[in-house]
Amino acid sequence: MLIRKTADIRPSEITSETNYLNRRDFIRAGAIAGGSLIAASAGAAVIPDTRQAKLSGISKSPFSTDEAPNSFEDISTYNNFYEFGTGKADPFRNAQDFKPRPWTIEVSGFAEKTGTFDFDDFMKPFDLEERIYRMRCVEAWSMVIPWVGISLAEVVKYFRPTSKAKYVAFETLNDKEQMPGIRRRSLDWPYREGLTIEEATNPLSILAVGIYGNSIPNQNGAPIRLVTPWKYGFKGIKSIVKINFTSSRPRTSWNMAAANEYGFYANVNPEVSHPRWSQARERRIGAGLFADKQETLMFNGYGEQVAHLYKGLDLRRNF
Ligand SMILES: Nc1nc2c(c(=O)[nH]1)N[C@H]1C(S)=C(S)[C@@H](COP(=O)(O)O)O[C@H]1N2
Ligand SMILES: [Mo]
Repeated sequence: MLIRKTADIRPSEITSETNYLNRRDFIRAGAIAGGSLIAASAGAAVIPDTRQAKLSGISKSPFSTDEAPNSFEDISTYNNFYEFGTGKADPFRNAQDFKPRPWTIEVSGFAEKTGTFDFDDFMKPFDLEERIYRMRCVEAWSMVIPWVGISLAEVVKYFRPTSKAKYVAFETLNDKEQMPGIRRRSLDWPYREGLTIEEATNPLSILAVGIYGNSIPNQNGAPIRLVTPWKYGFKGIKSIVKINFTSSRPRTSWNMAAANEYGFYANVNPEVSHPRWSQARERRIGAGLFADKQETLMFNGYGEQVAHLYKGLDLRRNF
């Protein structure tokens, strides 16, 4: 595996969202200046519905927020999925022909049960739940997303990790035929993420397979992706093909790209600024052109469920 040092990545490849936000605001401002607000919203109506199949047997969860979810259009057209390009609309545009079936997931490492499983077999033991969660991107925007998923704690238990398993590492599919963004070195592919076992078995962690009751659109990480709502969005690795129980901390993509900017923990923390921007506030996508930014909450508002995981840890150093 080719591991590139940060110095090998051109600064232009580490795209900060501030650039995107500015560009988006600029486009929106242009729409107003041109008096074409109505045209712009009429344009939204032609966005095709990229939901796949209706999911059944979904139960509700006490962990869901009662904040209003973002529209399906917002959730499925404003994405980060660099395998399909670095622009916010690129995943929507370029993932339409992506094939999330057939799909296999390889489970390996320090666990009693390991192997390569067809996606449908992998899913069979677990119950589907709706989890309406806030999502806070490290780029200082946020959404509320009505995920459908399975409890990651249940998944971890099912594979019976041994006492040597301290972390769970995940990898995304690495297929340059299907993923045009992989032809560029915007990140060191495959996309990788990881959690401590305690984080993975926290009741909030899920593997999401749906949005708004239907199977998850390709651009949101079909057929299965991680969601950890108290962490920055980049922890939520998409289109997972590998799950590995490890004894040492796995290398993770954004941390490999710029360790001073993106930590392993990546817990949402309004008090720890990104070196290039503040994390104190966030822009809620869909809130409207003139909405104020809102305050970012410690652990994205999920402190009651997760703060105990970080007792005694200096969150400035372990960011
Ligand atoms: N494989 C992969 N997973 C990924 C990313 C990516 O580029 N590749 N982007 C991450 C980032 S930065 C964010 S904010 C979320 C965005 O999820 P969404 O597009 O479903 O809102 O996905 C995360 N998962
Ligand atoms: Mo992100």
